[in-house]
Amino acid sequence: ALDTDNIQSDILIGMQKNEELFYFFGVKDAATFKSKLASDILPLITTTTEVSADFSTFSNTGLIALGMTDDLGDFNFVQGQFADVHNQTVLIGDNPSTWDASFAGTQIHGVFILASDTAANINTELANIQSILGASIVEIESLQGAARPGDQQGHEHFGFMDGISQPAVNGFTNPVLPGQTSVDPGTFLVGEIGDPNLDARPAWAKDGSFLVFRKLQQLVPEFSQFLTDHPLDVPSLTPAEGSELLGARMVGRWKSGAPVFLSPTHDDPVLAADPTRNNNFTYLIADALPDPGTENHFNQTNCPFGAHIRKVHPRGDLQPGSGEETHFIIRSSIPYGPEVTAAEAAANTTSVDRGLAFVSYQANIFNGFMFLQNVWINSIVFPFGKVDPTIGVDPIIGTLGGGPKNISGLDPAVFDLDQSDVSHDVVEPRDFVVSRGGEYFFSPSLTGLSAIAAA
Ligand code: N7H
Repeated sequence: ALDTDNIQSDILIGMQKNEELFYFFGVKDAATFKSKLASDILPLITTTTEVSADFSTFSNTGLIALGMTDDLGDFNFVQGQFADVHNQTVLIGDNPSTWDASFAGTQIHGVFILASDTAANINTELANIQSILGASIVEIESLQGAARPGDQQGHEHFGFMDGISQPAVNGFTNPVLPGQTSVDPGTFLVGEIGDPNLDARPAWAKDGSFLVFRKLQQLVPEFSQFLTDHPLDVPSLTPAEGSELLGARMVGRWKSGAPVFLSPTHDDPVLAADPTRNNNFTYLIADALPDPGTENHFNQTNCPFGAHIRKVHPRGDLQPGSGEETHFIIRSSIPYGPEVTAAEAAANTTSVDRGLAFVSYQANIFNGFMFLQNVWINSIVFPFGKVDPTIGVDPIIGTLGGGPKNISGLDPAVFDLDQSDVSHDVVEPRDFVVSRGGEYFFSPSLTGLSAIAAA
């Protein structure tokens, strides 16, 4: 069994709080920081069995500043996220000019993630940590995340329910729900069974996890206007319903969370709310054609090949045994920024920053976040092996450097073998999700944090 008293809370279950503060800091005085970490901060850290508040995690430059120079066996972690943008733009597709200055570089040493039901509690907690650590750290950036209000609770800023699908972890997730795939804990936790680099990890790193943080700005009024301006022309649907269908097909789920594959023409909130049904599907189609197996390669009637949730979790689209599960991540994201203002809605233009504070956990950054972003999300031919030669990038988070994107298959009327006809494509004029930066962190176990304090 996993030692859940030693694993920081966010990794396997998420903080599950309404408010979360990401407090990015640099270490100024390593000796004081380490002594306070051991004496005062460690007791505040919450583990998987507690689910309440504090979480602490370090970048590669942070570990080095604290005297922890062991090789953790993760190439991307060592470079830091900005290197993946700056040196090799093709990798994650970000345009460095959209990055906030605080993330551009390697000056962030760590992040405290403070979570609670109220912003007031978080402020109290932050003041406590600041008084403990004093001048041994300096704030570089902070980002306040919060669940959206009222009936939008749990929905991200475009309006879609989030947090519906997570992989199950062998020996931890119970019960495993229908449609949930169970994988070894080493997919997410360093040093556990299934860790792809098991032999390369120092002992203190066991039961830690790599945290990928991304500040992803969402242009909500622009996205809404795009849907309004391009309703899918489906007989029996009003233009407003056609716009709603376009959004649902871009994501692969309706705003309620119901998968379009199971409910292709209308939202189904009852299906969405049923955890025994809302993940119970693959994209394989019972083959009605004389040549078995072919229909799955061109039929986008129920769900576009490029839909966001299909790009990042292709549920049976790939050859059996192709290792789809090695790319699973655990997500623990939260929206940041206020609701769209009346002025922004009237002008169809964003003037206040809002988006998703994206967090994913994996034992290997390349297999997890990097692979999804580079090989699947930003590829115009993924899922591979389909008849459609230009599926397009992920319509929600895929990018071709910020410019227009052709996405085929969004229109359910496109059901012909000649899917190379680009006149059927929906063209997005720009990215509606823009990266403002991020960093790679390592989230040690409590034992690991003690080892860092003693280094
Ligand atoms: Fe996505 N969205 O609102 O459109 N995502 N995502 N994501 N995402 C998911 O199934 C969204 C982002 C994954 O198992 C849902 O829990 C937005 C990044 C994965 O079927 C919705 C942003 C990456 C899944 C969104 C964003 C991923 C997933 C459905 C950025 C990885 C599970 C809710 C602003 C690199 C798929 C659910 C599965 C689901 C949205 C970012 C990955 C609604 C707005 C950067 C693996």
